[in-house]
Amino acid sequence: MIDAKTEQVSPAWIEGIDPRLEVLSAAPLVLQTPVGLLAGQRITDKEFLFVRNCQDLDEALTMDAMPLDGWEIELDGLIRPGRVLVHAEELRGMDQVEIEMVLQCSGNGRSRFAGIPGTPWGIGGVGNVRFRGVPLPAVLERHGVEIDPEVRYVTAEGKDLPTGLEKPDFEHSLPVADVLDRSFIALALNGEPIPAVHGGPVRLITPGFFGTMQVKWLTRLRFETAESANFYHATEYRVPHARLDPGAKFRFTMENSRPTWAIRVMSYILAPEPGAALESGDVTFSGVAYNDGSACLEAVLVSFDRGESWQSAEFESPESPYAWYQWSLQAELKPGVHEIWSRAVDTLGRSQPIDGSIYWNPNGYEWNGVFKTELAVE
Ligand SMILES: Nc1nc2c(c(=O)[nH]1)N[C@H]1C(S)=C(S)[C@@H](COP(=O)(O)O)O[C@H]1N2
Ligand SMILES: [Mo]
Repeated sequence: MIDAKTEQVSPAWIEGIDPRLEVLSAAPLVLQTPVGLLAGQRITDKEFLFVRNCQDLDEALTMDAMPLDGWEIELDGLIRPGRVLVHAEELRGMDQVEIEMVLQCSGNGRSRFAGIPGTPWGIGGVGNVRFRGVPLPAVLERHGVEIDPEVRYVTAEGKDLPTGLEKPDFEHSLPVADVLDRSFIALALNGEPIPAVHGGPVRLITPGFFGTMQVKWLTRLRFETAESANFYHATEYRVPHARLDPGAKFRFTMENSRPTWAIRVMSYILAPEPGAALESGDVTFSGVAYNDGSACLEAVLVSFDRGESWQSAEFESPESPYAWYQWSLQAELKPGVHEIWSRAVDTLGRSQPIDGSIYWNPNGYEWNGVFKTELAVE
């Protein structure tokens, strides 16, 4: 992918990924989906789905599937028996669940926060896909695993290894209650074996949680009393409990911060795209909205006057609480430049702040400000 001499990303592409995806990093591989490719599709095609590796797994830099046979997942920690090996191929014959769900990097929208280093995500670190796999409790039952009542977290590791010595291996912890409630070992994405670059042959999926918690190339689950103290879990992918002024210094501890677990309520205007040539008159706006699936969305509101007044968009509720809602709204636009905002509200009253920077945090996670776009009408 990269020309070693010039260090330029070459147009030679991973076969099966749309060449219009934008390279945010070549190694580790980070690809962002242009807005136009997200618009209009309820299920995001695998060829359009963003890619976010914190570390690459060399043999997984392909859209081909990797073989299930021979792949093992180790379970250990405070369980009885103390160590269990799950063979991925045994999952094939077990009952499966299929969940339509948003996959969103917690760094999506980061470039809307001021002055934050890290991958400069626009809004293309999100998609809506179907994962299919075997619920973790069924796997535990099959192997007669008993979990010690002291266990609070399950920490997931993947086969990928850090590239340099300066960073530890990627892993994440999830609350054991959520894991037992809805985590599954996924074997399929959009009805086909998971493409290697998206974490195949097996990936731990917990709907409603941010992308980083969906550990790819799953090789180990540790059942423990404490959250992992690993860099990616204890420092990266964390947000402070307290509000900070933009630019403030902050030292992360387990007590003063929390992981980027549950997806925040969010909406996007996907069409018309910024820069589209529009004529005055009736214009149809459309986009998507979602939350962490723990409540329904109540409304998607659209404003043409910077929040003075709001109109309710139309939407149909998806069957899966974790999927995104597609919304649309018709409005009459006069010639001129218009600022258009969208804002989702759920039945728990959770919504998007008018100014997303009130949630400024040092690593720029969980941006969920009111979505703002500008359109010129002739
Ligand atoms: N093993 C492993 N799992 C991982 C990562 C990784 O680098 N290694 N990246 C995480 C992050 S930060 C995100 S946002 C999602 C991205 O999933 P995708 O590449 O299938 O879009 O995978 C997560 N799971
Ligand atoms: Mo991410």
